[in-house]
Amino acid sequence: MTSIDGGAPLEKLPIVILISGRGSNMLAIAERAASGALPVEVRAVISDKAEAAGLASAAALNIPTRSLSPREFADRASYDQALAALLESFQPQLVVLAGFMRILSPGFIATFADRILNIHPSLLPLYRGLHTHRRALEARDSLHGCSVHFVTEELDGGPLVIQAQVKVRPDDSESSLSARVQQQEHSIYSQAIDWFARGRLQLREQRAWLDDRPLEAPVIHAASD
Ligand code: NHR
Ligand code: GAR
Repeated sequence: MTSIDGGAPLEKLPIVILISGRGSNMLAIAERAASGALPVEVRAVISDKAEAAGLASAAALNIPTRSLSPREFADRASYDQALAALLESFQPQLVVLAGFMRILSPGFIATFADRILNIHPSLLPLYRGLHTHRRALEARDSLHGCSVHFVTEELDGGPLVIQAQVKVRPDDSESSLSARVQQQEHSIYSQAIDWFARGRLQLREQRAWLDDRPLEAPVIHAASD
C-alpha cells in the first residue's frame, strides 16, 4: 500500500457485516470501504435470511457472502454458537449489525466483547425494539432519528456513540420518515466505524470512549431542516 505523505500506511480494519434485509447500511459502508474513504476491509456479509436482498448487492461488489438460517438449529444458543464460529472464520476485529433482526445471546456477545456496533432507528433511549418509526409518529414526536451504539446483552441498551436527529413533518408516513432517517444512518454509521477503525473509539468500563475521553452523551448531529 502507498501513502501520499510518505508516512506509515493506515492498516485496514477487518470487519464482518450482519444483515437481514435490504442492506442499504451495509452497501453504504462497503462502497466507502471500496473507495478508500473508510479504512476497513469488509471480509464478509452474513445474513440469517437466505433471501435477503443485501446478499446479492454484496456479491456484486465481490464481497464473500454467507447465510445461516435459524431453522437449521434447535435453539437460539446453538444458532448463535454456529453464527459465532462462522464469523470467527473471517477473523473480524469489528462486527457491524446493519439491519440484523435477531437478538444475540450472551454467549455471542461475549465472543466479540467490546467490538460489536449496531445502528438503531430511534433516538435511544426512546423506542428500543421494533417499529420505531410507527411509535414515534403515534407519539406525535417532533424529533426522531437514529443511534449507533455498542452492543451489549441489554437489547438496544449498550453505550451510545453518535445520534442524528431528523425533524418529523406533519404529513410524514412511516415510509417517508424512515427514508429520511436511513439517509442519516448511512452517514453516522460510517462516522462511528471510521472512529473505531482509527482506534479513536472504544468500549471501556461499559462506556464509549472517543479520543481517550468517556462520552458523557452521544455525539449529536442536529436536524438541519
Ligand atoms: N443483541 C443484543 N444482545 N443486544 C442488542 O442491543 C442487539 C442485539 C441484536 C440485534 C438490533 C436491534 C435493533 O436495532 C440488535 C441489537 C432485533 C430485535 C428483535 O426483537 C430487536 C432489536 C434489534 C434486533 N428480534 C426478534 C427476535 O426474536 C425477531 C424479530 C423478527 O425476526 O422480525 O430475535 O432494533
Ligand atoms: C435500518 O433502518 C436499521 O436502523 C434498522 O433496519 C433498517 C435496515 O435497513 N434496524 C433495525 O430495525 C434493527 N432491529 P438496511 O437493511 O437497508 O440497512
